[in-house]
Amino acid sequence: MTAPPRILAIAGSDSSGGAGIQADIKTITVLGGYAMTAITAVTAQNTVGVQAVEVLPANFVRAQVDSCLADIGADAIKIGMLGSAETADVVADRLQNLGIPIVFDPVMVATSGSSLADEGTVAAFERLMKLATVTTPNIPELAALGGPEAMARRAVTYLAKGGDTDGPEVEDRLVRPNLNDRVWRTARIDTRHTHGTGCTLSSAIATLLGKGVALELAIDGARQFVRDALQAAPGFGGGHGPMGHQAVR
Ligand code: PXL
Repeated sequence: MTAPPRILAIAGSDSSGGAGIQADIKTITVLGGYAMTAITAVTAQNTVGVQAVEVLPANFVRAQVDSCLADIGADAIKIGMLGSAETADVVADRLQNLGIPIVFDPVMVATSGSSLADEGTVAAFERLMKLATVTTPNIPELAALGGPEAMARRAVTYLAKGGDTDGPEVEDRLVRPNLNDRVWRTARIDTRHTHGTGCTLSSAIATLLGKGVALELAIDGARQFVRDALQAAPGFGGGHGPMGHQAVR
């Protein structure tokens, strides 16, 4: 048996298990990776909203990252909810010059509409976008980051996710400095159970990159994983329910 890719997810906990670090662990595991975590915040949450958030101190996030990297090591990193500007800075300090793929999901708002990042945290995203292999904003996040023009000025690689539109197709666009865009267009899966799609996509990309898969193929595989998990959604909860990670083979 070959060793599984070691994937470190730096993200928040979702008590309801559909998004956040729980979605990351499920995704990484089902895709054959070895999941490690540095938890940035703990949310009391379900499919209808976020009821409470407790942000962990930045130095405690750093301690978790250091513990993982100093012993087991990592083949790729996924960054999700950070919780504070200080944590974003600490994570950027720690991940400088690591030489492994980094996927940055610039989490700002949960599917339920609850805010997961304040203004200062978003400002601190600058450094993380620069060191990430790919940043994965959805439509409101891309707007909050200044839109395509601001991203072009930063000269960073990003995947503009189009899942939040209403149309019959979902269009995701990979934008890279000095390369043609790569666009994926697929029929929308008609479901309200979309809680955790962003977390799942970014940790799937990280796992595939950790296996040595090239970026475009990693996005291909990650999109398919999200689609399969959406099709298998168990229908739990009264709001935006979780996906069925466990059913994907
Ligand atoms: O998908 C965004 C997200 C990230 N992190 C945590 C979340 C959510 C959405 O609910 O709960 C902890």
